[in-house]
Amino acid sequence: MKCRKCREKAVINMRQHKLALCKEHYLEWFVEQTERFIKKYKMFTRDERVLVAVSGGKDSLALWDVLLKLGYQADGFYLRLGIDGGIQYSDESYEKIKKFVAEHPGTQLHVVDAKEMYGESIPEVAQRSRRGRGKPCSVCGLIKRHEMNRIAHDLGYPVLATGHNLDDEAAVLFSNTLHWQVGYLARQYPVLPEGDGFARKVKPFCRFYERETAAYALLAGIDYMYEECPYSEGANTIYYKELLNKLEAERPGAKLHFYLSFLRAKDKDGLFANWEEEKVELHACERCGQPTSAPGLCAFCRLWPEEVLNKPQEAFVPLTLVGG
Ligand code: Q46
Ligand code: ZN
Ligand code: ZN
Repeated sequence: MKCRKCREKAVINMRQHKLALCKEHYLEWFVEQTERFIKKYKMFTRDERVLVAVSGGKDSLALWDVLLKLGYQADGFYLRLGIDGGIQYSDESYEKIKKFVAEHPGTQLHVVDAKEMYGESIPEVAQRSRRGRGKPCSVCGLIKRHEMNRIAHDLGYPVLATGHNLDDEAAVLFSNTLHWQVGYLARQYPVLPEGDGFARKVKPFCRFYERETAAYALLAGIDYMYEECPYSEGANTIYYKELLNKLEAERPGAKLHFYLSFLRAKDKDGLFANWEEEKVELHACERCGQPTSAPGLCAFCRLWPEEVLNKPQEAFVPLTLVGG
């Protein structure tokens, strides 16, 4: 197989695009495509500071890398979950991220360590709280969302970027469609506008297959965490991903077509445009100020005991590492 651009040996063949490329032209193509998606969905401009949520995995580190290459003002946010799972998942992920930061002079990484700041790791909170019922994912999602929003707000980032790829988005779309979760379908899009004090949320990789982001990370020489979080096993989205992969194997491009047709139906045919969400009255949380439907404390603040909530403001300032 030869590269379409230079006729050298191709390193990747993308059947869904009918495109084979060599290393050099693949890296170039990937960066150009990202820029195209950022512009197409009006995600952000070069004047806006972007906070990239990083986990140490291929997608988030590749995203940070590409945004820096494109000259965007991109910094990182990392929440240390304190997950071991026999592979020291959190420790190893953090090492990969620190290495990335050291290799990119001038970038900043803001770190929130759950155990240090709030006194418990994510699995410990999940064990104790009713919400977790022993499984950390629900608590983990809640804490990640809250802390990302808090740090973006406090440090003045108008944009929050995550490394979700096409496989992630198609699996969520599949799940939302299977259950006809109209509210979720109405909101699912590469950009979620800012509002209520929250930063704009963007997914610049939403049109790349997972194997394309993995290929980019490998070819760009990014040292990332191969292992997934040990708690991701058995999650519904993984099952949906497998189903969609079977479909994709027989019909190359099916996954992309599924997601893009959905976006087109929204953009061109106004699908869900008139959907009105049930109006829930929002209050500012008495402690953190983030909007919540319940009066008093928000779901995040209700997770913690009094002594944690009463710690001075300075205790919640993230640790910032500067690259180079
Ligand atoms: S990190 Fe957290 Fe995921 Fe691990 S505990 Fe579950 S939600 S699986 S993206
Ligand atoms: Zn080439
Ligand atoms: Zn709160």
